[in-house]
Amino acid sequence: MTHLTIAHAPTPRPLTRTKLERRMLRRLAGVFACALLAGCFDPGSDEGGETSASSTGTGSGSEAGDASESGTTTPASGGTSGGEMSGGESTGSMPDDTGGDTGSTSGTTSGSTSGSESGDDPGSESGEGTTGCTQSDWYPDADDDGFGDPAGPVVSACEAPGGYVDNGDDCDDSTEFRSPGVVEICDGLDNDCDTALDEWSALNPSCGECEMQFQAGSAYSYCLGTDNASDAEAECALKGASLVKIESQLENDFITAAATELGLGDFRIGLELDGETWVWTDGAVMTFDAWRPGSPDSGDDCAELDTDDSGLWNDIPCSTTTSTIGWICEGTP
Ligand SMILES: [Ca+2]
Ligand SMILES: [Ca+2]
Ligand SMILES: [Ca+2]
Ligand SMILES: [Ca+2]
Repeated sequence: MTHLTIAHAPTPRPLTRTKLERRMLRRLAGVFACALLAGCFDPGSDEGGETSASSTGTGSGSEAGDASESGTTTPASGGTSGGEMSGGESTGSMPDDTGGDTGSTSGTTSGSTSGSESGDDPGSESGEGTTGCTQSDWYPDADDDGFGDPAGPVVSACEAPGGYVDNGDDCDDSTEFRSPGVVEICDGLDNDCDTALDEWSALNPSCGECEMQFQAGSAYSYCLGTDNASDAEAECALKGASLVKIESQLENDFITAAATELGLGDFRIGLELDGETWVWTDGAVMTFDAWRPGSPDSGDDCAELDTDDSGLWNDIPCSTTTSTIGWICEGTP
């Protein structure tokens, strides 16, 4: 015990300290201050501080440290020593240094970090843009009907830009009354974008000179007029159809019944003479027929269905134009 008392006996305090001692004390004070300041011992900041202090921090941070230290140090030596000591030289310079370090660190690291971050972010973003998602083509949808203009301009992106959709299926991007899914009506427009004009639909049983029905999987149009065969075929084509192709007695019967209701006796059908062979307008050779007995007997090259004769067929000139002969179209709705 006695020995301990002796060991802790106060030693005389020197009246003066050397410059080295003062600097060492300040260093200790700085270290102590660092202990109070969380993050002071952050290896990252230390390294950053040292790195930045030795590089970019020597300018401002070291000069501030020099000024607080002696005020007489030359900028050159102060730059070096201040830079080296700025990390823990004095509490007064610590915040500045820390700030300076942090600033320069963040300036440096943020230069490099933000450089790398900004390099990473755009890189990753652009990477995501190019590799993180699947880019698709997007079409403008000016009429907001969910169908885009196939004429574009097409935009490639991960997600749909505003006003763009994933298809180019609109046949008219200026009106929502023309798009796939719209029910066809009799208005002189192809409402459902299937290229057929005013064809049969649940809302279009009659249009212009034609009455229309859907039966047995086909849409039939019974049209009144004076068209010759080629004009009638052209009218049918507008509806996406052709002059009717009759392939069974059942079909001939319900067509006859429907045509009879229109009060016209004769309707062109899609049968033409090709040399010595009767063929349908699609080129198929006739396999079913309902010729009137003795017909064909006129040497004509087209055929009609005669509702006044139980729907039997008669040969007529393709070129005939008469108000007593209409035509029947058949198409797939
Ligand atoms: Ca559209
Ligand atoms: Ca449209
Ligand atoms: Ca149509
Ligand atoms: Ca229409």
